[in-house]
Amino acid sequence: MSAGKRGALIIFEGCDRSGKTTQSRLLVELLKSKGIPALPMNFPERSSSIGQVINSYLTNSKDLKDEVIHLMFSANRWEHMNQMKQKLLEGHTLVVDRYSFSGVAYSSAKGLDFDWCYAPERGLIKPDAVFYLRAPPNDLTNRGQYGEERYEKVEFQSRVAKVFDRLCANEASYWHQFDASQPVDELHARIASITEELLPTVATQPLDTLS
Ligand code: NYM
Repeated sequence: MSAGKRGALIIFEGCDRSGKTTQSRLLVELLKSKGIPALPMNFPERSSSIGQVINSYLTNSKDLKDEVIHLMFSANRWEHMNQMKQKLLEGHTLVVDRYSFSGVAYSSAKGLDFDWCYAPERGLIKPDAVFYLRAPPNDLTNRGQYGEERYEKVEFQSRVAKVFDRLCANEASYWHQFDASQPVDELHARIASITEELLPTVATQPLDTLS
């Protein structure tokens, strides 16, 4: 990539088992096959010390107050911001499995106030695109490994889905909603085509922040 051209920040969001991980992997593979520098990332990023606490919480070996774990998820994003900014400015496109919107969706589905949940996310790098894979939570239970981690319950997931729907409506300018039950290849083709249009458009735009 030539000097001064940045990469795009692309986020996949959706309920558990909605296919985000598969689609983000396919997108990274496609971009790399075209010689476009692309890096996969995911939140929570479980290897840092904050990430390890989050992992203990998610695997039910540790209990934390809802507010505390919410702020830890956010801190886990903040601790990666400098590195993400650097990679984007070097021209790498970052394809990220979950971001701030998962933070807001899961915590407000537990009953925490929506605006309170959003507040610590303000100032993080704003995504250029969010690909929201939307599926009725009842469909999701048929997918692999559902129910092993905290939150993987149908009733809870439908509350999470409602918050994602609200975020999608609020942030419509850069959110793209897809039916997650469509075949993997068709979904990938749609996502690939939006991404290919997006990259040259954002390459000369400055990075923005969530507000
Ligand atoms: N999760 C993820 C949150 O509750 N808040 C957040 O900020 C993020 C990024 O972690 N059930 C939840 C959603 C998932 C769980 O994510 C683990 P994954 O993508 O299954 O590793």
